[in-house]
Amino acid sequence: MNNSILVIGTRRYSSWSLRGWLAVRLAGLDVREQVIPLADNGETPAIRTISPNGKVPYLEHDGAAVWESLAICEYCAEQAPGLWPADARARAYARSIAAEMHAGFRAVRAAMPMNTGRENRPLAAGTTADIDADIARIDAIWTEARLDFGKDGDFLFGEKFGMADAMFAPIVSRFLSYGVSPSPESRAYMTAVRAHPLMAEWYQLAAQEPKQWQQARFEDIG
Ligand SMILES: N[C@@H](CCC(=O)N[C@@H](CS)C(=O)NCC(=O)O)C(=O)O
Repeated sequence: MNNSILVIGTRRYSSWSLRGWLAVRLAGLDVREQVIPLADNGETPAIRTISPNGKVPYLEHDGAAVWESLAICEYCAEQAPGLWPADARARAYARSIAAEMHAGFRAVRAAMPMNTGRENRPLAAGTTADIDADIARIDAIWTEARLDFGKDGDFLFGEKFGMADAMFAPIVSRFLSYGVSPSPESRAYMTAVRAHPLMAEWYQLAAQEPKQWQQARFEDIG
């Protein structure tokens, strides 16, 4: 029997879960999915009993336990080579921006939580200097990657939606939700990511989640 499992949180909000889920699906791992609705205090008891760091995503695959979205990306890329760019210079850039995403952009993450049900509605209070700095840096990363490495396709490193794209996909979702409009190059990238079949599937599954899973702290942001 296959005991492999990917544990994720409420799809509508759980940006880190989206990264782990994309990695697992891109690698084609045969895992069962368990969705745990996130508690509204950020400390979901059911997650704490399963995952060593008390957070999702959490993966168990063929006897290996993996947590932290970036570690899940690395694990999945080992299972299915080709999800990081083949060229060493491109791969170094891809890993650097994926790590930068994992560690940073706190202002955007705090002010603009992922909410797949929110469409193109800017923050009522506008942005702050910190948010603008994060947006500018993300825009620079996307533009540089696309122009330097991605010219032969729609994604950061070309034709293939890979691990760096998986790490930035929830930022694309946020920018679309909060009406953030970066450079034309980045806007085209956002359109491509949103149209990817795995993103379409995630949004569709998120839309089917029970209404009781919705939380005021995410829905009532003006
Ligand atoms: N650094 C972690 C962050 C994971 C994280 O913060 N996940 C949130 C959901 S998006 C979580 O599990 N929070 C605990 C909770 O809501 O109970 C990663 O990269 O996986």
